[in-house]
Amino acid sequence: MNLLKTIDFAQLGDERGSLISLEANKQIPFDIKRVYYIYGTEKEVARGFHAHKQLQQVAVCVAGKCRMILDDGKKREEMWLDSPAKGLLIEDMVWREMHDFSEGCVLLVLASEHYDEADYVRDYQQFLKIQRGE
Ligand code: T46
Repeated sequence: MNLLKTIDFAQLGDERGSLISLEANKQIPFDIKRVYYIYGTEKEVARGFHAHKQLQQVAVCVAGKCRMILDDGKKREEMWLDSPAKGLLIEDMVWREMHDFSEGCVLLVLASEHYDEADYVRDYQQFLKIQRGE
């Protein structure tokens, strides 16, 4: 199974510039309950380092870029999120890390659930145990 499930968003551009529209259950394959964005992260700072038990998210760099690593406990794949027209679908129980934020990067995330700290698995060994069914 490919961990890097990308979604190409239609760009509604004209001579004035570009516009991208994201709607629940259309471009975004779930009901959107929460939106957050990450900005002002320095290049040498890495974020994430957790998985979610039950959460669907789509991440998109609406400005700048960052390197996204996804890991299901068996394999690790990475890609650059470097376009406002490219989303990355991150499903349940996928370990994620974000690295190499460019200056001015704004990472927008659309989430299927409200914030719940109890949904986070922040310990990698614990994540591996869950993935092995232990
Ligand atoms: C994810 C990646 C891509 C809230 O209070 N509400 C929220 O909706 C979120 C997302 C975070 N927070 C609090 C929890 C922490 O005290 O904001 C603080 C920073 O969150 P965290 O350290 O989890 O941030 P990242 O960048 O490591 O991870 C975030 C999301 O938490 C996570 O779900 O998938 O971005």
